[in-house]
Amino acid sequence: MAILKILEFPDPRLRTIAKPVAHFDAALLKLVDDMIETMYEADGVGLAATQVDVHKRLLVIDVSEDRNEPLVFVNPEITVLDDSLREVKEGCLSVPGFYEPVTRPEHILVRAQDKQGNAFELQPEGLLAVCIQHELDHLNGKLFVDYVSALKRQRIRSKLEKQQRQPA
Ligand code: QAP
Ligand code: CO
Repeated sequence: MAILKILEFPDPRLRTIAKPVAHFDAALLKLVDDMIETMYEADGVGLAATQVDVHKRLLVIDVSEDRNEPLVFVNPEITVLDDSLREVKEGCLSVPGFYEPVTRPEHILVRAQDKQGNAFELQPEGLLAVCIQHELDHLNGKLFVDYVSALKRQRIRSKLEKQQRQPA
């Protein structure tokens, strides 16, 4: 397994639209394992392939308390089930140190494939529903900072650009 490098806002590669996964092969299984390891190492609850500069429609998520229930979503699609919305303070491994409230649909249906290519459906609740929408946004080149005011987004951009100029 390997820890992958996570791209940080405003890296333009985070704006790439990911392509569907077509081959369920050994390379995909390795990528899934590396993404799960990278997510745990970074203390994240979710990671999209876009964030590790792989532009395939693939997400890993773990919202469990003990961080031992990784979920894998390949080629995920969301249907919004009703008009109810919920506001949750979100963060992102690609926007380290910043957290802002984002309003999203509360009730969704997710259709995806697992890492073997088997189709499944899920009606997620709570943080999982938020996280799936946040991660799917990454595959479409979208970040949670796109939902905050332009002023806040610009402040976050400046602070991260300054940090990225400092040697770690
Ligand atoms: C998306 O985000 C999410 O700034 C996943 O310093 C987050 O795992 C969905 C993280 C919240 C719903 C609610 C962020 C770790 C992790 C940071 C993450 C940081 C260290 C973010
Ligand atoms: Co994110």
